[in-house]
Amino acid sequence: MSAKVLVLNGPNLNMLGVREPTLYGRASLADVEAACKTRGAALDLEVDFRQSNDEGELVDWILAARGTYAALVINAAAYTHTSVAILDALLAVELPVVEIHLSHIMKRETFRRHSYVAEAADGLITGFGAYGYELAVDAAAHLLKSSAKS
Ligand code: CA2
Repeated sequence: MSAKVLVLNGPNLNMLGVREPTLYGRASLADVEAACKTRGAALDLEVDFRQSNDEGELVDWILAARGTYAALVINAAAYTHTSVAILDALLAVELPVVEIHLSHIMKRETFRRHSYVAEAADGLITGFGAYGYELAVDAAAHLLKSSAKS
């Protein structure tokens, strides 16, 4: 049976491809989901992909991941910079975590340069647009392989 990876997306990412193409690209969230599933299949990983505008729902999904998913990939969107609740859930779930952002958050406004998610993540992929999600699925596979060895 393939290991399962949960890809979570935070607020407003349902608008991807509809608004702000210069900042976030032209791919829709459905396109990104398809790319993650294709990349996952090539790595023998089953990818589930979700988006919510609700912080509490994201927390519930993170906490429920334990026992079902082998790793998490998360673009917490604006909650990246504000949510101690998401940080605490990521710490509590004790799974490998890959943080992903479409834009290069270190090159943007000062308030975007701090990430609470980063404090729980094994690594950060930022600035590669939609392609970054494929890199994030690769990184999750890498983390799973490394942990299987130890
Ligand atoms: O670059 C990223 O992936 C972000 O997580 C995107 C968030 C932003 O708050 C983070 O600082 C960086 C914003 C997501 C909003 O997505 C939209 C997409 C298209 C149109 C409007 C919003």
